[in-house]
Amino acid sequence: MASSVDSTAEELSKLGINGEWTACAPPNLQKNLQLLSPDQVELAKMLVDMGQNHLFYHWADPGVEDEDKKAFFAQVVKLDQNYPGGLVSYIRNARELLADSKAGKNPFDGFTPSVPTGEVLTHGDDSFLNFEEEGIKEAWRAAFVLVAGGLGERLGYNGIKVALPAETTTGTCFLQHYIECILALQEASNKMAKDGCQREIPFAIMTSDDTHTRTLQLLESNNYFGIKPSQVTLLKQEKVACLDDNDARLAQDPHNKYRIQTKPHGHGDVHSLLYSSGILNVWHSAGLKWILFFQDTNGLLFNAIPASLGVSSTRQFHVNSLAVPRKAKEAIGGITRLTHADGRSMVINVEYNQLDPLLRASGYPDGDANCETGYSPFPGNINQLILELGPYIDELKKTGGAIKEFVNPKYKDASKTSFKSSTRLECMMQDYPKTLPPTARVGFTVADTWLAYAPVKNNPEDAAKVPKGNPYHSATSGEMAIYRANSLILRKAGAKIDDPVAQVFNGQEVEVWPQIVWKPKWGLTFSEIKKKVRGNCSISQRSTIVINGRNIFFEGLSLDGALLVNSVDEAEVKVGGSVQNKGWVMENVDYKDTSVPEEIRTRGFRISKVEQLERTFKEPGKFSL
Ligand code: UGB
Repeated sequence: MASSVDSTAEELSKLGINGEWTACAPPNLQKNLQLLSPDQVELAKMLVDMGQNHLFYHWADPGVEDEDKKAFFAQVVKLDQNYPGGLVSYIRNARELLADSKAGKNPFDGFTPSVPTGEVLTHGDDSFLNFEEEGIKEAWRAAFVLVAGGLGERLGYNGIKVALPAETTTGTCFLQHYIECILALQEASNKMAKDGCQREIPFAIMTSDDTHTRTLQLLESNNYFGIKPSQVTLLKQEKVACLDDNDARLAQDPHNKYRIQTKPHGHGDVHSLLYSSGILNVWHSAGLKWILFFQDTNGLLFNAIPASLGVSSTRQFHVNSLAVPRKAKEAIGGITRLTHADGRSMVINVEYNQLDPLLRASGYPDGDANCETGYSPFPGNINQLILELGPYIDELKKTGGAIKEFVNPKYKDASKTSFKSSTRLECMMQDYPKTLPPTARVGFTVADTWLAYAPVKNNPEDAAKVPKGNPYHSATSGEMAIYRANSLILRKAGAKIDDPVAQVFNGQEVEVWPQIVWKPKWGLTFSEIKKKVRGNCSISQRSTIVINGRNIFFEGLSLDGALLVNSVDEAEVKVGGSVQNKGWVMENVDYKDTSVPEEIRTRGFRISKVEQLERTFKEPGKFSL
C-alpha cells in the first residue's frame, strides 16, 4: 500500500507542483506538506507565490498542532471564497491601494466637482404631498435592505445597535420601528393598488459575525415584530484579512499564530452579498422595482421615505441618495458630480475632508463654502439609497457587486513604511455609482435634517465634547430628535405644541419637546396625519402622548400630562377634551452609573411615570375619549 507521503507526492505532481516550488517554500511548510490535501497544497502555493511565506515560519513539526494547521487552511478557504477573485485579487488590490496611499495619490485627481441635480423637499407643501402619494403607490414594488453588520465601536454599546430603544417613552427598539414602518407602507400601498392583491414587502438585513446571532435572537424572541419570517432574509457579511505592511503581507492574529487577523470590510459588502445570494433576481421576478438601503440607528428616516421614493419614481432616478442640507465643512460627505477631463462623470459622495481640497484645486478659491442659502451647495449624504432594481441587477452582472475599495493605514512616521497597527481594504455602500456609465440617472433628494436624520453613533463622553452647534449624534440627541420631529409635524398639522425647554443630559444641551410618539400605522404620511388632527388641539411642553392604534382622531384635545391611547385596528377613537395629570418626568442619570441599564444611562435620563391617563379600546366600533 502506498504511504501518504507517496500519495501526496503523486497528487503534487498531478497538480504540477514540483520540487522547484517546494524548494522556495519555507522549511516549516515543506515539512508539513504531507499533511495537506491537494486543495490545501494549492492554497499554500498561492500564498507562497503571493509573498506570504511568513505565515508558515512558526509552523510546528508534523504531529504537533496539526488541528491548528487544518483550521488555518479552513480560514484561508473562507477568505479566498468570500472575496471576488479570491485572495490573489485581494492581495493585488491591496498592494496597489497601499502604493497609492504611500504616494499620497488623490483618488479624485483630474476630476472637477459640480453640483448635481436633485430634488429639495419642503415638508408639508403640495409637492411634498404629491411625492408622498407617489411613494406610497410605489411601495409595494420595493424591497428594504438594512445594513447592520457594524458593531458601533464609537457608540460603545455592548449590544447590537438595532436593539437599542429609538426612544424610551415606549421603549421601541430601532429594529421594531423599522419593521413597523415597512408593514405600514405595505398596507398603505396595498390599499392604493387597484388589483386588490395583498403583496408583502421583502426585508433583508446584512449582519456580520459581530451581530448575526443577536439580530436573529432579537427577531425570534419578538415574533419578528409582526412581519412574516418569510419576508425577512439575513445575509451575513464576512471579514477580510488584515495587512501588516505596504507589501500586503497578511497579518497574523496576535492571539493565535495559525489564524490570519481579520477586520470588517465595510457596508459596501451589501452589494456583492445581495448579488451572490440570488435574491435580487427573486425580487425582480416578483415584479419589484425599487430597493431601499438604510443604516441601523436613524429613528427619523422613515419620515422621508415615502416622499423620497416618490422622487425616485417621478424623476426616474436609477440611484437616489437621500441627503440633508449641509453646512460647509460639516463632518458629513457631500453629494457631488465629478467630471473627468477624459469624459468620465459620476455623482458620488465625496467625504468632507476630500471635498474642500478638491474644490480648491478646481477653481473654487474658498473651497468648501456656504452659498446664498447659508448652506453648502453640495447636499450632505446620510447614506440611505434608493436604487432602481433592473439597472442595479444589470450593473451587478458586470461587477459581481464589487465596490471600489480604499485603504486607510495609520503610518508610524512620515516615511510611510510601517503601520501603527494592521490595516485592511474597506468599501462603502454609497460608492456603488462609481462604476456606473455617465448615462445612469443618479440624483439626490434633500429633506430637512429635523425630519429625516438623527443617527445614534457617539458615546456620551465623545458627544459631550462635540463643539456647540454641531450635532451630537448620541442616544440622547437621537431620542430628542424624534420628539422634536413629531412635535413639529403635529404643529404643521394644526395643533398648538408648546416650545421646547433646554436641558442638559450627559453633558449635552438638548431641546426637550413634548414626548409625542405614534405607531407608523397611525401616521405614515403627512396627509394621513393631517386627517387625524382636527379642531383646536394643544399639548404642553411637559406632556407625553403615545398613540398606539390606527384610527385615533384628535378633536379639540387639550393635554397637560401623560396620555396613552391603545386601540385595535377596527376601532375608531375620537380623543378630545381636557386631560391633565402629573404626567411623566425625565430624571437625570449619569452615564457612569452602572447600576442603571446601559440603554438608559447612555442617554442621560430616565422617564419616571408619575401619573397618566391610559385608555385601551379592544373591540371594533366607534368610541370617544
Ligand atoms: N455597517 C455594516 O453593515 N458593515 C460594516 O462592515 C460596517 C458598517 P457606521 P459611518 O450616517 O452620516 C456612514 O459605522 O462611518 C453598517 C457613511 O459611510 O455608522 O458613520 C452599520 O451597521 C458616511 O458617508 O458608518 O459612515 C451601519 O448601519 C455617512 O453617511 C452602517 O453600516 C454616515 O454613515 C454605517 O456604519 C452617516
